[in-house]
Order: sequence, then C-alpha cells, then structure tokens
Amino acid sequence: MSFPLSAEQRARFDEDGFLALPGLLTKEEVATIIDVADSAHAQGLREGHGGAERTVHDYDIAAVNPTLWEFGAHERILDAVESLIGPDIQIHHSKMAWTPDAVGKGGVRWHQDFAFLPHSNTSLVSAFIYLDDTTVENGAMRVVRGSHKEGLLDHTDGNGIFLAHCQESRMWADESRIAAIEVPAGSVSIHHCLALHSSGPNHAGRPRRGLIFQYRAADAVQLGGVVFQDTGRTVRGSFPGRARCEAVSFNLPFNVWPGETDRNFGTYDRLLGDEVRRRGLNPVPAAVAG
Ligand SMILES: O=C(O)CCC(=O)C(=O)O
Repeated sequence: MSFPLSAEQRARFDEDGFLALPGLLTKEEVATIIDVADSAHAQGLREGHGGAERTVHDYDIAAVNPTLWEFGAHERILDAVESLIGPDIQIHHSKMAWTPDAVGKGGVRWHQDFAFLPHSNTSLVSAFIYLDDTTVENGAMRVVRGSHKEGLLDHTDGNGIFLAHCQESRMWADESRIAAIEVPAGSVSIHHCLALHSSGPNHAGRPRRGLIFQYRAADAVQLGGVVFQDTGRTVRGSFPGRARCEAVSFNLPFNVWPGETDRNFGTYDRLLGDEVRRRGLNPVPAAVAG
C-alpha cells in the first residue's frame, strides 16, 4: 500500500518549506533505531565528536549499519518524499542527530542545507525521524516559514570562506515567521533544502535524538560539498542518466571544517583532478586555500 501526501500536505510544504508527519513510524521501529543510537559504536562516535557539549551529527551512520540502511528505504517515508521530489530517489547522506541531555547544551545555528550540498537543482529534502518526544524545551528544530522561496542565503564571511551558518540575521528577526517542529517520537519531519532552519539547546535535560536521511531527486547532480559513503544510493525508481538544471547561480562551499581533516567538510577540492591540484590551477580563493 502506498501513502502519498495529500494535496493539502503538499500545498503546506510548498508554502512553508517543511511538513511534520506525526506517527509515521511504529513504537517498535523507533525502539529498533534507539538500540543502534545507544550502541557502543554510536556512543563512541558521539564522544569522539564532543557530544557531551554540543549537538553532533554522525554521518554515514546508515552506511555502516545494516538496520539503519533499511530505514533509508522506509516505504512510508519514501511515499512522502516521492510526493515532493518525484519517483526517482537517491540518498545523499544519513546521520544520527544527537543533542546532549545536559541543560543548556547543544543547538544548531541557522542554515540552509543546500549551502553545504549544492546540486544542479533544488529537488532535495531532508527527513528527520524523531526518536524522542521533541519540543522547544529539549531542542526542537525551528524553521523560517517560506524561506525556501528566497534562494540561497549568504553562509560566507564575505571573502568566500564558508562559515557553515547563515549570515543574514534579518531572516530570523521576525519571530512570527518561525515555526518550531514539536512532535512525538515516531514522527518524521521533512524540510526543503533551502528552508532556513536551526535548533535550540536542550533546556529540559531529556534526550533529543534523531535519525536523518537527506534525499535527492536522481536527476539532481552534486556540484560541491561532501560525497558520503551512501551518497548516490538509489532507494526508489532508477537513475535517469540525466541532469536537471535550475537556472540559478550560487557560491560553492569552500573550506575544511575546523578540526575535521578526515572529512573535507564543505570543500570544492574533491571535484578537481589531481593534475589541476598539483599544478595549483584550482580556483579556490587564496584566502581559503591558504
Ligand atoms: O540536529 C538538528 O537539530 C538539526 C539538524 C539539521 O539542521 C540538519 O540536518 O540540517
């Protein structure tokens, strides 16, 4: 059986740039994911990334875990995603999102996902599976309604250096535009790749855990940012062997995430050939390359 979004849900997504789908997963499914989230492997990753102090995103989590790999192809999630980006769907990445239980810790600054993962079109959505009842008190995600219609906002220092968070504070100055996604465990929220969003710190001292899959239409071809282990996994339909381009111009992310030398986070470098790099012909602005 398939569970596409209703016309009303699609219209709300088009208007707001996000949608909450309460109760999409069963209690048993949530418990299965929590088992992985609480495993020694996941805890080790979290600790390694400073998870006692800040919200951490452990990427590639589904690529290395067969149980989570299956959740990337969850039928009901894909039905909703298909209603938004069409029948040919790939994963761009998976990650476990973990806000520490400690009061006052955690949070994610305002950003648009597309700034991190520019593609030839904007048919990309992120699906956040909630493992805990989530409210503003324990660090719910907040979205600026309608911001996905305003194009890619500035995430740089003005000299081409990618700062990984949006610099245009006017965008979140009007509180009436901000919606907090407050949902029970087992819900899924889906947001557009240009929806401006952030998360608050944990004020409640109870967990706020999630599993996130970033999906893309199979004809969205990546132009910059990180290629993950599960990038390009087809989860529904097929790869059309074609790129669809939207007529837009935007800055590509240039830099290496501080302290994460293994990840080349947000760098353009891996799109260049060895010989171009060797000869120093790469176009990365000097301030960034140095
Ligand atoms: O973990 C969070 O609260 C935010 C997740 C997020 O912003 C993202 O995946 O882009």
